[in-house]
Amino acid sequence: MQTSAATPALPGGRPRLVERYRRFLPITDATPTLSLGEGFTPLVRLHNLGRKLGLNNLYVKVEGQNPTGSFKDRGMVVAVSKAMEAGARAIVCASTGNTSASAAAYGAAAGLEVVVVLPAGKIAIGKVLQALVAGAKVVSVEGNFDRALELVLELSKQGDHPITLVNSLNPDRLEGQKTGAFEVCDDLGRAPDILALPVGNAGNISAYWAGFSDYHAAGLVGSTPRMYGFQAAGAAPIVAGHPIEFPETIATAIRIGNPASWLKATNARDESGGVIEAVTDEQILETYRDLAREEGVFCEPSSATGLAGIRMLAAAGRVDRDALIVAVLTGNGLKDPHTAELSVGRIMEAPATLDGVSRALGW
Ligand code: AN7
Repeated sequence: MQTSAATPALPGGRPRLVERYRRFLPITDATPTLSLGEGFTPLVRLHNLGRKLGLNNLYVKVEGQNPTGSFKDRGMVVAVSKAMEAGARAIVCASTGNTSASAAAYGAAAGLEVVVVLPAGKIAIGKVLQALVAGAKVVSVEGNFDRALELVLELSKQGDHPITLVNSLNPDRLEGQKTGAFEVCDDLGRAPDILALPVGNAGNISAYWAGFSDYHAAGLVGSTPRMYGFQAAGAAPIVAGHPIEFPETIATAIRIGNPASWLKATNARDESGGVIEAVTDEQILETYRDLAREEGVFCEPSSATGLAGIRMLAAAGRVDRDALIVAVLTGNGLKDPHTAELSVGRIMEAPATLDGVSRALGW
């Protein structure tokens, strides 16, 4: 097996994410090289929505452009590399969908057995199919994500061969996810004033904060952003101040009632001078649709939660209109065709004639 030192770049000289930020990651010469081309996702300026919301410096980081279509690949590439280094034979995770899709892909590339446990019936179909096509063993349980996580924790301690848990309880996951913050700073040439994102199991808000803090401590940026996390109103334990036994939201990726990184997330909020608040499913879907219609950016519904939160605060006059704001769009819209179908109009049918098509168009 080649080591990362021997192959710093992808073919064509494109750098690998973990090489670019190696000094901030737990990567050594003994860590196997693994890459599906993760990271380097675009920061897109929202001119139209920015104008509509009265915000002059509004950007989104389009994490749906990662190899498996979500930000999870940043952490998974590190966690699976480290699992290989440790001699693991299998990786396991609980998931609301994206973690399982990412684990299945990176596990397949690494030649590991992959086991994922999903809460029955609430996972976007694209994510389940990603895991199945990649050959993962997929088990669905009657119970929510929080129960699935308890089960895989127990599972990871069993078995007759070494098993690595690749949920964000695994610190290598959060280490890798810090790279999102590094890229934001590198693209802007500074840290943003506000970083907004959805909060589910609360790993990503913790990882972004750690990343901004690392960059600041290294003298690479002169400031750190306020962290603005948003939960779905029906699954907002951190906002409520207690676990939610039966979380419910259309944003199934963040349908989580007892976040594993709860304390890290509230620390990120408090140290950064930020907020963690809730938005409704209607607010999430409105922003999901507007992103596609006004900016051409198609994210999955949960992903729009951070920007929906910014929109809510802007409408209430709680955001400086000149603030440099980045909202992380955590996953790709193609993952959840069902919600897409429910939120749009129907295809127009017409006879196969110029007249017929013109009539259908109202031209
Ligand atoms: C699109 O896949 O928890 O607060 O098991 O898929 O770090 O959990 C997914 C979470 C936001 C929340 N946006 O991030 C899983 C899982 C999308 C997500 C989150 C998730 P965290």
